[in-house]
Amino acid sequence: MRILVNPDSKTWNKELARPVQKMKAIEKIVKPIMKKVKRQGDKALKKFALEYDHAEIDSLLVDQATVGAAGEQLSAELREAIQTAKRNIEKFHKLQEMPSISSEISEGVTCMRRSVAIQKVGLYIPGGTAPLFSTVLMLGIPAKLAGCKEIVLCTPPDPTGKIHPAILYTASLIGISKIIKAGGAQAIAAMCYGTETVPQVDKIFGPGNQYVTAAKQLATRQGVAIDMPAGPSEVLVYADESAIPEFVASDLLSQAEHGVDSQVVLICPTEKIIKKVLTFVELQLKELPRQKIAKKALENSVAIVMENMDHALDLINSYAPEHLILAVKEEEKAIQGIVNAGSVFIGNFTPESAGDYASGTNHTLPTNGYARSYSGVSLDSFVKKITYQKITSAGIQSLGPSIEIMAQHENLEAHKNAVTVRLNHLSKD
Ligand code: HSO
Ligand code: ZN
Repeated sequence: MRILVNPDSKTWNKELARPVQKMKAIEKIVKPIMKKVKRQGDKALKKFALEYDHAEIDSLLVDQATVGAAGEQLSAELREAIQTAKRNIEKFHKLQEMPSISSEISEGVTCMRRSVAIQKVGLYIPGGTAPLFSTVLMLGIPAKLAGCKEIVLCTPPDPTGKIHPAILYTASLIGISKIIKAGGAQAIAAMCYGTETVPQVDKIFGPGNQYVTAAKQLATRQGVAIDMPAGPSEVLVYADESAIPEFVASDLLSQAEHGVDSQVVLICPTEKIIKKVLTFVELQLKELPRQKIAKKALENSVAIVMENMDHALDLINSYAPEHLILAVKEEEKAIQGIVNAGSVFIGNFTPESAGDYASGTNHTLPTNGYARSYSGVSLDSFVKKITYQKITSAGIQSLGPSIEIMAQHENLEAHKNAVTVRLNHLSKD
């Protein structure tokens, strides 16, 4: 990890640049995959499963007997942990339900707004070295709470054609039955265009590698919405002398082990604290099974001495981290000063892992600086808000003249006339 001391704000963008993604080159690979799925449907999915997952697939849809039996392959301890996480995530996301609003805005003019579920959603769950069954909870629970009619889950099979039992168990726990053995860009294409087995969806959610990300981006050109533009995961820890260096090190590493392109940032008021943390990073790194990945990620990472808290907060807001851990004495000041972050973890006993798995908040969050303008996934991501209005004869009589004059000044005579004919009709009575 590089160490910087009080870097000038002009250098922040450069010093904290995220690892670049070669999107154009990746799109070149992804486009033909998507085209093939569009043309050949299930046949293409099976062919790609063979080519990329080395799996021979008979039926793309996981059968219900396999889903039902998946729990038996997990320890009781893991099943209980998943159930605990489910309860907490459900509880926090249920609170996000928005009541319908309705108000008589002016005499005879009533406006309403109602949240309505996006009808068909697709959830992408990565497989491979880290089968993210926690993401099934993070996406499936709000989809269910929102009342989405069709929920399809795509995840890549292993070389024997199977899906990780924890993914199947978690899906069945929340009532998702359409589980498709498809991964990568081809899975996104299937949900975008629809195939014989995979329904076409209105919105696609979920993390994935660069191919998945590129495919999601391309799907938006076909009118399919996506949760957010995704990039490699990241964490920024802001720690002072009240932080426990061993804890800080563990948080940095928990994010670094995600992928070689993950980025972790440490900000401390003194170099002494940074040095202590880095000693623990070295120690803990040795024990990690994914130390190769974490080591690479640490090469993209930086530790920064920021003596002044206001400057530190400016830097955090400029970077807009996906995850922000605050382990500082002046906790309240820091919380108030943060305007750009995906999710904030406060105090020594709040590891990022808590939010990744089980505390209740969602772990699908904006990366790559998108926390400046995007929120993480929540119940809101699975609904759209429809507005309604009803105007009475008295209402159009009082509001109509304002509409007429505005329409006239926009040179839109037909708009004006839609009011005028009604006012004329009423004046005849
Ligand atoms: N930190 C990841 C989520 C995750 N971590 C899943 C473990 N499993 C992105 O927020
Ligand atoms: Zn994580």
